[in-house]
Amino acid sequence: MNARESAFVSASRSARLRQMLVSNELEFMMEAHNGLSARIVREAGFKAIWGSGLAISAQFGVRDNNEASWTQVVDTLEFMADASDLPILLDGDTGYGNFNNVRRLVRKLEQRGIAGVCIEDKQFPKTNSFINGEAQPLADMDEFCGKIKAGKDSQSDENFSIVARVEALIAGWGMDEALRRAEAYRQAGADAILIHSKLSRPDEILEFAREWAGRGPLVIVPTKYYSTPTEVFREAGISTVIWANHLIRAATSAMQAVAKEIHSSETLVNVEDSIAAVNEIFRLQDADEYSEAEDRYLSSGRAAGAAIVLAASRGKGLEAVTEDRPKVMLPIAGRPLLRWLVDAFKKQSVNDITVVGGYRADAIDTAGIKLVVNERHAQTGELASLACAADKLAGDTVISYGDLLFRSYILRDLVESEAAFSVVVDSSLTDAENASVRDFAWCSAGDDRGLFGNKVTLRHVSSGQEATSAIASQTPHGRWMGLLNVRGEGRERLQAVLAKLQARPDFDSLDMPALLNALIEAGEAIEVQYVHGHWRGVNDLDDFRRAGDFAHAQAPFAAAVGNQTDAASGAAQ
Ligand code: SPV
Ligand code: MG
Repeated sequence: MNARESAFVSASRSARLRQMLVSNELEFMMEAHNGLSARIVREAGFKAIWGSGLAISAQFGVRDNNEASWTQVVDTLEFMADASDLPILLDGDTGYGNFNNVRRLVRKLEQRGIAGVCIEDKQFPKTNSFINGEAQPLADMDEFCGKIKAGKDSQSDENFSIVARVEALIAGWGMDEALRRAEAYRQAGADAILIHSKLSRPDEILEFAREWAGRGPLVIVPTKYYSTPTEVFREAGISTVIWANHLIRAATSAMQAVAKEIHSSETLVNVEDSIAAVNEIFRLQDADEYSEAEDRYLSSGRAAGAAIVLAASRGKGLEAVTEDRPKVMLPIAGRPLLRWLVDAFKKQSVNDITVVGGYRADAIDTAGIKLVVNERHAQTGELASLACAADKLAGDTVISYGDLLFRSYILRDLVESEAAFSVVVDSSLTDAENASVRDFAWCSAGDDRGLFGNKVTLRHVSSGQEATSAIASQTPHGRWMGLLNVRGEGRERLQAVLAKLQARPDFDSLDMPALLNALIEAGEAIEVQYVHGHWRGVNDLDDFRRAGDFAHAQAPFAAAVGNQTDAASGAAQ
């Protein structure tokens, strides 16, 4: 960018439009009719936008006869100005009324960041110039000059431009009348003259330009004389060319073809590759900026947002009730176990929930979740299931067993942790006598509930397959609940440890404690948050029967009272 170009870019929109009008070079404006097309015009490299009356009315599905109110037009322009930092010249038709309407229009346009307005010397309500143009009455010349003066007097930004459009050639009033009006409008204060023609050749425009002899900037709209080489306009000393309606027409052809194809073929497969990808729409909407802003402005817990739920198992000891569904779909107080868990996540704004199913994954209710399936669930353990969802570890993520019920503060405190890794350990469960029970946790310190806030880290968790380790001969500090929160850079470090474990020949048999222990061995500090009860896992029929009562305690009062009997029947199923 040279110095002149960079000064141009940093100037206000109105200053840029004015500069384009008065510059000695031929300039171009492209039609846009909403925020999206305004963004597209900017990306294509244009320096300014024509807010076409035809295109804006067409995208509303109404006629170019002032059927859309002027405030509806101005609202549309606001979206366009927000979506693109280009100067916008509004096609303001006749100014939507008399001099007073023009004054108000100019003030409102300035307030919305619009750089200028073009008004035409016809009568309100107007009709598009290409529809029976000769039959259309022109405005009284003096009255129109009053509109221009009123508009210029009411602008507060000196660079705001008013372009006066001469319709004399369209209406068949001849060249002299066109020139007479253009001169009157110039003297009334118009910053440029738009001379319009409906002929398929540029002859009358070129004649007008010759007679006009550079008295002020000339703007043209070569919709009908489109085959004229642009060089001809340059040589004629035209200031600005408006490509007036080509994006609404392009969009129309594309929409017609795609709608017709989908309707007749009853499938999307024929169109998918020839239309803009959904991601392209997101890009034009600047979705990335939203994500960045979310990180900056939403509280940490809300920004975390993702969970992976391990739900591939049928459930040992639960065979009698899991013939047709996996454990996570067992009804607890009338709702599947998984639904309680999903609702608990959503309550903490953890909305991006991936469930790894396996056994009878077809019976999993996928409302509000993404389901991935560990096809080898019968031969593999929890880590193989986790690996199926490893690519879903996109941001801060809670990894969870699928069979948990808990009070909401437990998850809230976990997702609010700043640590790269954090887990919840229940210090009320320390009876590790039963060697078949896993997930006991040994920590850097016990749960001294008087020392609230002390940092405690995890040292070991008992796994289903390990030989008894030295640490396991000591009484555990509690039981790991099955929740692991992974935050920030912890994500990549967890993926690296998981990848290492995947290389082991016994990977298929590894469970979540094996991952926690591998993280500890890799030098990671896993923060422990102690709780004392307030949760249930569903590991056998006994747990299943008791879970209903626990779930009811979580439900809103009215629901809990109303569902007392369901609790019993839910548990009995
Ligand atoms: C518009 O784009 O609405 C115009 C230009 O007024 S034209 O339709 O060519 O008259
Ligand atoms: Mg128009």
